[in-house]
Amino acid sequence: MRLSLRFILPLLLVLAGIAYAIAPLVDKLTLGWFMRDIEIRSSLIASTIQEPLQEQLAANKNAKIAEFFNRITQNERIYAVGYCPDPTGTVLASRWLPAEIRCASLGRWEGPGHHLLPSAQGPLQVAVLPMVSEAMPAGRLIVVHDMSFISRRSEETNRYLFYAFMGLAAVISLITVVIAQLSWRGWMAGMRSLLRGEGLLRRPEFDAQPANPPSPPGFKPIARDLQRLIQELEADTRARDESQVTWTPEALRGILRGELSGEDVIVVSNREPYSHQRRGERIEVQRPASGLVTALEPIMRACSGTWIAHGSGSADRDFVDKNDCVGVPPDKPAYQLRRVWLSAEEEAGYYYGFSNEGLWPLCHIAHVRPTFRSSDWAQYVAVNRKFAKAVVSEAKTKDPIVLVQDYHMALLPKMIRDELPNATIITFWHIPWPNPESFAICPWREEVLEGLLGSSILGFHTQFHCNNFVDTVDRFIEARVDRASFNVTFGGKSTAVRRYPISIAWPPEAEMMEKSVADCRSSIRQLNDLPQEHKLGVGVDRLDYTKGIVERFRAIERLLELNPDWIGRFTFVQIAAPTRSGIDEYQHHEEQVRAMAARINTRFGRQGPPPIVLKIEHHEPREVYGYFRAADLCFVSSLHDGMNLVAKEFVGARDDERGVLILSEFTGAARELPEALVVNPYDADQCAAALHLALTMSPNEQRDRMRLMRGLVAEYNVFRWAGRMLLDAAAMRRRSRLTDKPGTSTL
Ligand code: ADQ
Repeated sequence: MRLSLRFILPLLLVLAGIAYAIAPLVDKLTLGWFMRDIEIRSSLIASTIQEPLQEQLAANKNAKIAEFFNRITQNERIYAVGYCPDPTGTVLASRWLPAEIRCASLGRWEGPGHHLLPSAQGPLQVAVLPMVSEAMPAGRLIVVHDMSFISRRSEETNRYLFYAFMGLAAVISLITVVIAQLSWRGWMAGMRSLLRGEGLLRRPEFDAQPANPPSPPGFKPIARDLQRLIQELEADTRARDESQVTWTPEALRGILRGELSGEDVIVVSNREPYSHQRRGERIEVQRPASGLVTALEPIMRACSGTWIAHGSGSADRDFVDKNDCVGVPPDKPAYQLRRVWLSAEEEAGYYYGFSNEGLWPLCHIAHVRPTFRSSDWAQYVAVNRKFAKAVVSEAKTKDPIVLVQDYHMALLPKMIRDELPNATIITFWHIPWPNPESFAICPWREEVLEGLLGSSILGFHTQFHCNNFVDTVDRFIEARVDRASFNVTFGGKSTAVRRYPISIAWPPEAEMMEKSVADCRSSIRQLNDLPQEHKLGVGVDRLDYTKGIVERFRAIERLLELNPDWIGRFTFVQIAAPTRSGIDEYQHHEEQVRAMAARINTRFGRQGPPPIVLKIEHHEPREVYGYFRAADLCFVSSLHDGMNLVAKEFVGARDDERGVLILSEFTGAARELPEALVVNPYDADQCAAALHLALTMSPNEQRDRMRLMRGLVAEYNVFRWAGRMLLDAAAMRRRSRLTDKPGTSTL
């Protein structure tokens, strides 16, 4: 259609130009014809009236002659008629003979050429013809024609001419466009079959229609070459993206505008990016401290998409429209947040039950037994269906891009795929994927796997988790697993299993870094009643048993046992956000953490500052960054963690290139940050040695390690995480459109 318009518009303009240019020529030609016509008419009038006029003249009936002339001028084109008996006489004339025409000056109007006389009514044509008799040998008849009809006719002619050219243009365009479309379709069909390897790679003896001529073998390599060329081009673009793009929110927005402009983008997550909370009379808008929101918000802003999430805020219902939507961010809405309401039973079964007592411990090998209840599973299925319905109702097109977040939504990809077969579904699993033996204990393992295989792309933080997932699929369901390309084909649809390591925004928000490191060091020590030279360690986590807080405290205790010099000179501040406190296991874990901190403080903190300061409360990101900047070391001891953003946030916070990161080898982050002191959190002696090393590390070594880690986090930031997934989705969509098989293309 756009192609057709691009052709038709210039054609119309060219033809209109031609019509405009030739109009004066047509005018000139028709004027010539009319003048000749008028001259002939004037001669005819002269010869017709000669006899009666001469009779009247002979009888000297001047009054009758004037009346005779008036009768002649009743013809609409004859303006006036006159007669001059000789050059010195008075003109005998009808009404309206122009005053300029006098017997003495008739010579002006005689002879060859068109004699025009301007008048208020328009141009007049004056013809002077000899009308001689014996009595009046110098008599002249004057016939004046009204020429205004010529200009009227000329306007009409020009109008018809213009319409004729426009009609011609339309016919030419139509014929051309039809021919072009037919040829384009034929060419595209040929290309598609080339790319599919149909026809060209088909053997004639297997051809269902023998009438089809067998494909010339000489063309066979073209299909392969074309496919290879496309792959190389894509690989080339990808390599350039990886190496040349500095990933910022602007870069991400720019790429999205180029690659996905006008696409319908929907994000689905359990947690909402903004919640409205009632605090007495006041309403507070809360933004969760989550990397996910930071990563996905630029996408939503660039595409003006829809984010679907559980409306969990106490005042959420008061801020939605009749479709349960609210524009966010509240101060400058850029996209829609669609809130899904869950009953207390639904939340208990879907969120606390199957998600956090079942899948969470199942995927984290943290030695907490998963609990599977069929009632929780039923709620999990029902709530996933509720979210799927919301996606279908929010989709503006048949092929939206849907970003499904996390283990709360394992069944959603298939449910969406069933309703919107052409959707591009990118699912990101934020937690680890266990090995097949561990996963096998889930009573609904096939359903969970089939649900996830509704995705077009399924992302994990590490290649290790991708491998575990593919192994699990291979073990438990009838799917084709291509280990070379990491594509799984199930039910005729393909899922690309890919690694997209999540990260933090880079550079960290200016607000977080406002206060200098020196100020943070001193104010945090003051706040916690610690001397200014006191060594400070920090841990920041949700109060979750997978984060290894108990193991961390054990390592601190071991440090003080092995190096008593640190007693009274080193304090570890543990900031722990309460989480999932409705679950028994979490309550028990909190008690355990509190008891352990108290025991260690009693043992080693009697005569001075306590070795452990435990702060079980939510802190604003600014406060968390203050601690990161004030600390000498940060200890991340997760027993198993998909990535762990705290490690990257600590690195991001240290623009002074100081501070030491101690990092569990069981986090995804450890694969990207080998310059940290990487430890096994179960090995208390090793962790204690790492703590001692961190507390005694030279500033130069701290700088060298921190500089390398900061370089990596800056380059592999959260905008790259989001951008890479979406660029892969865009490539997949381009390929689907080329091969005409939406949703099935591989990467
Ligand atoms: P989480 O298990 O929540 O995330 P993490 O990646 O460390 O773990 O992110 C926690 C976030 O919450 C960080 O931004 C941190 O600053 C913040 N936070 C933690 N404790 C806090 C406190 N007390 N007060 C305020 N803020 C606090 C899951 C997976 C991870 C994966 C992320 C992202 O378990 O492995 O890295 O998703 O994919």
